[in-house]
Order: sequence, then structure tokens, then C-alpha cells
Amino acid sequence: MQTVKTQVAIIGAGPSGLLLGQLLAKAGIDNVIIERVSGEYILGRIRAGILEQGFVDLVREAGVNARMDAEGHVHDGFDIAYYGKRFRIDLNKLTGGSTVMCYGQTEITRDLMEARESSGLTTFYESSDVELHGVKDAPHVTFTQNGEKITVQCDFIAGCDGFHGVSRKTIPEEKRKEHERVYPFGWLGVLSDTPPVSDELIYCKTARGFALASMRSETRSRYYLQVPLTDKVENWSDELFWEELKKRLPEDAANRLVTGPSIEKSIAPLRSFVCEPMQWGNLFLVGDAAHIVPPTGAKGLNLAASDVSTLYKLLQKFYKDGDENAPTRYSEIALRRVWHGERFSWWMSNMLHDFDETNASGMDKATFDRFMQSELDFYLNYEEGQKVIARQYVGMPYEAIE
Ligand code: FAS
Ligand code: PHB
Repeated sequence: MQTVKTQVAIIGAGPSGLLLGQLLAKAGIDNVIIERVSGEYILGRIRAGILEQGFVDLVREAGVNARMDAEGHVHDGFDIAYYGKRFRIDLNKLTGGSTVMCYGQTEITRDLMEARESSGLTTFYESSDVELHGVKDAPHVTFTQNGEKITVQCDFIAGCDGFHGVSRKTIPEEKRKEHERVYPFGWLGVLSDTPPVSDELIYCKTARGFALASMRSETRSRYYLQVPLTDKVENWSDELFWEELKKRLPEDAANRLVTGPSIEKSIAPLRSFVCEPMQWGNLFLVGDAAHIVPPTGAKGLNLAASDVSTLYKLLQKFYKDGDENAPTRYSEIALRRVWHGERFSWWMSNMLHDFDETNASGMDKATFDRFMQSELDFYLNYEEGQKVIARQYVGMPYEAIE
């Protein structure tokens, strides 16, 4: 049995865990990461693509921004197309200068992994039987790696282990309130080395279902189609995908579509989920371990970033200023911004997807559709409405930690 001592034990080497680890290390707060799978496996997951300004600023604060600033693309706006109409949400104008950065989660994760490795920080990849103990009074983590049992003794545990991780379940069930909405459809995503149909994202609402045209670079595109929950990725040949996407894109974009072999194809289920509280004793839940949003608002990764920012600042107050109370404030502060992201993602999903009777509004499909069309007409035809969308899409401000 090997015993390791550190200040913060981080469970999970996804973007939450890696960004938190980098920021803590930069502040002189020692940490180790315990991850279930290999780094290569993590880099094989294709997920988010849009970074809010707050995330970009955090990556720069972590000193891991060189490639993001060189290869990322600042987006000043995005389009919403529905029933033959098309509106551009001019983020820059409507928010007085705020924008978003288009740079893949995979790339941010790669940059953070490389930065962690070169700074010599400890990451236990391919760890199994990870268990959290004594989170109320004597926090420590036990796990097995390469057949050896290891114990990490620490002051705090950051549960950055995603929706299916072990951390959230460490909070006693009777002490957790879990809020959930599972959507009656999923997103079939395709990544292809083909030029994007547009310089900016196009969110499409059609009678055939939702579609999103996104990208990773001028030569790499990311597309999504709303599909039934019962659908299987093996039902979708590349040809069938491109044919359906063309039917859902606005005509000019469809005419520009360059098809090619998919280099990744998967179906992600959509849910809204929040666990309250986001902390228990010396355990903090961060990112997907605490909350999930439907990707319609591009908030998932960005809410993880604001959790990281809040926890990093509060732990600095604990270690640097001797503020013993600081860590107890995490959940309350983090949840205020989480619920903003949850609501916006739920609202965008209701507005842009095609629901059958299970739209949870208690209305029949035709009536719900008419309400949502009026919602879109109002918000897109009035600058005040466009400002509401723009402000939330660039991300609500991070709360100041005094
Ligand atoms: P992650 O799930 O990324 O990372 C958690 C890590 O913990 C993983 O590496 C996992 O292996 C590890 N782990 C799990 N259990 C463990 C255990 N017991 N012990 C040790 N380690 C353990 N967001 C967007 O903004 N836009 C999108 O388009 C988008 N698409 C998505 C598609 C899919 C299929 C999924 C699942 C999510 C998507 N998201 C999207 C949200 C996504 O980007 C998350 O918000 C982001 O990955 C959150 O990062 P983490 O909190 O680090 O969690
Ligand atoms: C993506 O590029 O993967 C992406 C962008 C915006 C979203 C969801 C996904 O809202």
C-alpha cells in the first residue's frame, strides 16, 4: 500500500479536473488527479466546441492558452434558422463587445494534459476501485493502479468525475436533492474533415427536427441532428446523415455543404440535471459531476469552467488568507450560475427542437409548436429579445469572490 499526501485530491482528468489542477498548482496549492481511464481514451471523446469569454480568460490565467489563441476562432455571432426565416444574433453588438471562442474541448483537454505533464504534477491514470472516505473530517481517497493499492490523504476532494462518477454518490442520498428533465430525443453528432458550411454556427429548427452546423476549424466541421431516443448510430450511414442534414439546413447552407467520411459519429442523450448541494464536508462537486445541460445552449463545458473558477478562488482564500469559512460558500455561489445555464439550455432546447406529445408542457404537439413559434418570433424580431439570447449565450458574468 502506497500513501500519498497532498492538499487537494481531484477525481477525474476531464476539462474540470485538469483546469482546476492547473490553476491550483499555479497558486502553489498541491494537488493530484486520479483518473479512471487513459489520457488517450479521454482525448477520443468529441464533445463541446464553444467557449465563453469566462472560460477563455480562465485558460489564459492558467497559462495554457497558446494554442487556443493561435488556433481558436473568435465568433461575433451565430444564426438561428426556423421555418424558412433566418436571424443572426450579433453577439458583439448586442452585448457591447462580448464574443465566444470556437475551439474544441478535445483540444483544450489536450493542452491541459500536456501542461500538467510538463509541470511534473501527479496524475494517476487508469485507476480502478476509486473510493472517497472521511469527507466530513479526514478526507482520503483509495484506489488501485497497476495492481497496487494507493491512498491519497488530503485536505479537500474535488469531484470532477462527470455524471457517471463516484463523487456525487458519496453525498448521502437523503442529503441530496437531484433535479432532472430527460428529453425525448438525442443528438446524433458527426465530425468530418470537410469545410464548414458557414463561418458561424447555424441552429436550425425544422419540422423534421433540430440540426446544428458547427465547426472545429476551417477544415473540420461538427454537425448534429436531433434523433429519437430509440435511434441507434448504426442506423445512420454517412450518406443518410448528409442527406438528412441537407434537408434541415437553410437552402444556401445546404448548397454549400461539402460531405465526406465521418471521423466520429455518436448519439448523446439530452438531459437537464442538477444535484444540490454541490458540496458535502470537504468534498466539492465540479462540472458534470454536479450538473448536466442539453448542449443546445453550449453551456455544459462552460458551467464546468465557472465551477472551477469559484472553487479555485475559495481555496486560495483558505490557503493564502487563512479564511476557514471560504470553502463553505462554494455550493451556494456555484449553483446561482448553474441554474442560469440550466434555464437557458432548457429554454433553447424547448424552442428549437421538434417535440412529439411528450413536451412536458401538458399541451398537445400542435399547440406547443404554435407557442414556441411565437416565442421565436418575439425574441428574434425584437432587439430586446435578441439581447436576452445574446447575453446568455456569451455567458452570465462570474460572481466576484470577495
Ligand atoms: P467529464 O465527464 O468530461 O470528465 C470526467 C472524468 O472523470 C472523465 O475523464 C472520466 O473518465 C473520469 N471518471 C469518471 N468516473 C471516475 C471514477 N470513478 N474515478 C476516476 N475518474 C473517473 N458541452 C457543451 O458545451 N457542448 C457540447 O456540444 C457538448 N457535447 C457533449 C456530448 C457528450 C456525449 C457528452 C457526454 C457531453 C457533452 N457536453 C457538451 C458536455 C461536456 O462537454 C461536459 O460539460 C464536459 O465534459 C464537463 O467536463 P467534466 O466536468 O470534466 O466531466
Ligand atoms: C459543438 O461545436 O460541438 C457545439 C457547439 C454549440 C452547441 C453545441 C455543440 O450549442
